[in-house]
Amino acid sequence: MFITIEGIEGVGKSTAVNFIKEYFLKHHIPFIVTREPGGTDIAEQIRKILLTPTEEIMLPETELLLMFASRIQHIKTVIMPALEAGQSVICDRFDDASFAYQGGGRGIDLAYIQNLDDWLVKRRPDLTLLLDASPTLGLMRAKHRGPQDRIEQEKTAFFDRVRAVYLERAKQDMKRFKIIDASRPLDVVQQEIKTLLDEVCL
Ligand code: Z5A
Repeated sequence: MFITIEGIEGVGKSTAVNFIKEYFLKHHIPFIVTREPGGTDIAEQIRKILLTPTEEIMLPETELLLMFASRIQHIKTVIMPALEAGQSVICDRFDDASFAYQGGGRGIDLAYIQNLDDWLVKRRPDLTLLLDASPTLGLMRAKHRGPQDRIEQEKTAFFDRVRAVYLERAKQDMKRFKIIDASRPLDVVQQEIKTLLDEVCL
């Protein structure tokens, strides 16, 4: 199983990843947990470049290409070897985030992103949990965590556009995506994730 967790910031992705991890441990399912951008030494270095606030403005195209540079490193050296070794992969964000953030958020033509994706991403996730909540709620939950990174500093309208692309992509592939209303209390969200995992893993 290749499972990805998506959504705007603060909706509860890391919390969901930890919950899935506990579920897999309980059911003795071999797995790795990883994230994007990041997941390898080189990709984590690219992550730092991507998220560190700088005086020079990073161009949307630079941001997109760095996302895919880190992604291909991650796919070829971490994700594919794990899947080929029979491990499940739980990944905090994957290519849907590039469509949502660089496409929706930054306004890059989705066709360019699709071209990169067709070139570099050969293995689709089996399941994508889209944790959906309003940017206002997500930003409120996330703000307890200290200084915001470069992308988190964007305004609510940016995250509205990100959310809209996520929901549109989910609508176009309801088989892979499961939209989870993340505005509900944590125990309710986790119960829904558990039910979904029971369906696909047991
Ligand atoms: N990015 C991109 O632009 N393009 C790409 O292709 C990729 C990424 C792959 C790094 O992401 C940035 O990279 C991200 C998108 C961009 N920038 N932004 N924004 P990241 O995943 O590392 O960071 P993040 O999006 O900022 O995630 P996050 O802030 O860590 O949030 P989260 O993981 O979704 O939330 P959380 O830490 O699990 O939960 C936040 C708090 O809410 C925490 O205290 C929880 O206990 C609480 N929580 C969680 N669920 C609930 C519920 N249901 N009720 C109440 N409280 C809850």
